[in-house]
Amino acid sequence: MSAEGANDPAVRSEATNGLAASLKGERSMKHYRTCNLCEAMCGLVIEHEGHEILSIKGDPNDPLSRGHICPKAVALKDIYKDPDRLKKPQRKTATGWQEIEWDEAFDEVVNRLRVVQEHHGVNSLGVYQGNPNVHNFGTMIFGPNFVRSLRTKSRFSATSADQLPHHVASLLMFGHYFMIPIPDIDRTDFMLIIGANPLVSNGSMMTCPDYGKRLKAVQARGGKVVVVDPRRTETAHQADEHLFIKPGRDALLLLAMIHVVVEEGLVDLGNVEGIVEGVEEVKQIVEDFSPEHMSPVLGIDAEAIRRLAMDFAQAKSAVCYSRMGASTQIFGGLCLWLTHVLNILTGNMDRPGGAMFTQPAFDFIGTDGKNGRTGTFGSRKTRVRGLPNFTGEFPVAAMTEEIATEGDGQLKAMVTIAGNPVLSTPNGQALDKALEQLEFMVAIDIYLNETTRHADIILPPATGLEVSHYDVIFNTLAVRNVAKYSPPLFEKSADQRYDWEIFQELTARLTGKPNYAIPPELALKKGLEGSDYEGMSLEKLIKEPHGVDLGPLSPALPGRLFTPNKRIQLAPEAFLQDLDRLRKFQVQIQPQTQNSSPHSHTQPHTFLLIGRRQLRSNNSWMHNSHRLVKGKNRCTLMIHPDDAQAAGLETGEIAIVSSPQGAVRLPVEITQDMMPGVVSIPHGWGHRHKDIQLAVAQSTPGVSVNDLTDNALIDELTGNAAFNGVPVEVRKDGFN
Ligand SMILES: Nc1nc2c(c(=O)[nH]1)N[C@H]1C(S)=C(S)[C@@H](COP(=O)(O)OP(=O)(O)OC[C@H]3O[C@@H](n4cnc5c(=O)[nH]c(N)nc54)[C@H](O)[C@@H]3O)O[C@H]1N2
Ligand SMILES: Nc1nc2c(c(=O)[nH]1)N[C@H]1C(S)=C(S)[C@@H](COP(=O)(O)OP(=O)(O)OC[C@H]3O[C@@H](n4cnc5c(=O)[nH]c(N)nc54)[C@H](O)[C@@H]3O)O[C@H]1N2
Ligand code: SF4
Ligand SMILES: [Mo]
Repeated sequence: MSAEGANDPAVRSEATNGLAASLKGERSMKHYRTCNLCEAMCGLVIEHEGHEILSIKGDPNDPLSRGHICPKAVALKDIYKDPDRLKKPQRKTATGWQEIEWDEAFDEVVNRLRVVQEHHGVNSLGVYQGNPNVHNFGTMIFGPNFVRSLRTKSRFSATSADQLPHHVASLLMFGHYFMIPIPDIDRTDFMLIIGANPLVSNGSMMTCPDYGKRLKAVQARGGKVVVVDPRRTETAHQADEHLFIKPGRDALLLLAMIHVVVEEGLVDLGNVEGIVEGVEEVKQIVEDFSPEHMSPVLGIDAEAIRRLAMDFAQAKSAVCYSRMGASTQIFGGLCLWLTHVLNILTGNMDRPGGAMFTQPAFDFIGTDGKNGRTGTFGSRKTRVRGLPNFTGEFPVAAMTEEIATEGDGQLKAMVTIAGNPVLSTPNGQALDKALEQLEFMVAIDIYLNETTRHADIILPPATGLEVSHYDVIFNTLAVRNVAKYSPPLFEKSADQRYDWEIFQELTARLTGKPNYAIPPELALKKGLEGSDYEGMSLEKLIKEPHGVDLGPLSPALPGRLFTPNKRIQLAPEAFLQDLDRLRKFQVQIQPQTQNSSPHSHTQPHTFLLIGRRQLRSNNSWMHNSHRLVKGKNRCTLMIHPDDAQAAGLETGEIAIVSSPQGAVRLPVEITQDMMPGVVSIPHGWGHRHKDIQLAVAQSTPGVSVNDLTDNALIDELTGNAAFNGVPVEVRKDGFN
């Protein structure tokens, strides 16, 4: 990117046109934008009078979301107004936090990072990037350059507490880590959902606003939706069928389904015929995994597995979609691989109604691919545990030990960017302790929370309604090709900085190069002009505030394949080898080796813990909105009635849930929706520290499920955290 671009008046004025219009001072104006809180990219209409927001509603003219909205969008107003949100840099002193000027803060950050790296080596600096980074336009454009300027290989992010197995499977099978197949929900006749609850999450690795209406549309056209989940979720209630499964066993179910497809002679590659390698290997592998053989460990009738596989293979079109429950478990990599295998062997890859690839207007995959940046897996290992890196990052499950374990290469300083790993990574309380021993920490974050309280300096960016937005990532994952640019609604104040301004200033100071202050719009403008869509440009998007519809997904292979030989790899070596671990697990879980559960109220009872998402939460960071947290305490332990009875627990009573990592006390919610033997706690709660600045969240703190989860419990293939299937004990609190 050239320096001249920064001063290109066209770019600057285009970027701010909308803003100027909305600030003219007319009464009650309407501003249109994309909500960037979750992956759904809902279009919003925000009615405002000057800086007063009158209403936030769904935009019926948004081509993707068509008016859908969830309660979190309205809380954008609360974030904008939140008195606890930080606006100026903060320095920790012996007597508390002190507000300082940006220049002073930048100086101190750069100097202190330099001292640590000079003393302990460049890699003694760790970086953690949290979830909102991928929802932030400026960060997507300028974050990578900033992280590179830190010169460290010790990088971590929420990816390895989330979708890492998706990336590993895409890299090994399709040749680029972001070539993620997306369910073509608007045309499918059969959707099999494994470990996802899109009715609440609004879809993930599948940007799909208004999932509920889209699901009903599948059913209305005679299609079917089946959910596999240890909890009868909100989505399962709407589906045609729900199968309970014990956490961590999905890979065995998928193998059994593929077994049936092969055995019944239903393999038909359809659109990808002629570009798939490894079909025979897969056919051989699945021989051992008949439904009859798998049924006892799955607790699902062999007949039901056969019928599911047949229905799937014989549907006019079908798609298997696996998400958090399949990816954040001990066989995450295998689950994602087998999901694609099932879609491919039944002729549902790259065809309408199946699993398809997007063609985004701003196409970073295409650019990456052309430049040979498609991803790397396992080229380096972590110092302490030897976990594999992926595309420049190490698994976050290893971050705590890398800070806490002495020796060459130990992390001595941290930069956290839009992340709250104390609440969001496994065994968070161990990280909470480890962060105390750092020599220096800087957090780029809008709140003083469980993680940033450990920082020496906090650099708070402008956010939410104060920033412009173009979704670089989620357009790449959307169920329909669309494009939309939103200018800021409100101008940030003079002494606020955008995330990208913070990055550029730090990058300049770290590298000694000038800071050209280039707005992200410049990269967007260039990217859009290079797009395959005729007439696509930033100017066009500025004129179309509801967004532009670029049509349904369309077949993209083999053109979009980035494997060296332009073929889909159906049987990558890494997955074949990992099957040994699955086979050992299968032996361990044979029913005869399981103990029958003890039955005394005073004895602890052993369960497998899973997570759950909630409509009014957004991971850990939106609990400071009163409108979202008001009402009954939602941070509860969900448990089946029989299990509750055995443990002597009644609804509303307090249970103690414990694991070797820690213990939490929380109210019990008894429900038939839980599978017996499995309990559920939502994540992102646990705002118990006194020295955070989140008054509303502190008044409804809940407990952190990640005080129970175990950073040793991972998918050994990918290094992804296994939040689901954590063994815990549950007992009644004696003080009930
Ligand atoms: N047990 C369990 N743990 C989980 C999960 C689970 O299902 N179960 N889910 C995992 C998943 S999928 C994810 S994605 C992770 C999320 O993990 P994290 O990303 O670590 O946590 P968040 O709660 O998203 O925290 C986001 C942080 O960004 C800050 N922030 C918000 N907006 C901005 C902004 O515009 N700029 C900057 N600089 N900062 C901002 C917030 O104040 C907050 O500190 O949690 C994971 N942890
Ligand atoms: N309202 C709201 N929306 C969100 C978020 C939020 O915090 N709140 N977070 C956003 C983020 S960062 C993400 S990554 C997405 C995630 O989006 P989803 O993946 O749709 O969300 P989850 O609710 O975590 O769904 C995981 C499901 O897997 C089930 N499960 C657990 N273990 C297993 C297992 O072993 N096998 C099977 N088959 N199922 C299992 C759980 O019961 C749960 O229903 O949501 C996004 N949207
Ligand atoms: S579903 Fe997600 S994108 Fe849509 S309004 Fe809610 S938070 Fe925003
Ligand atoms: Mo996530």
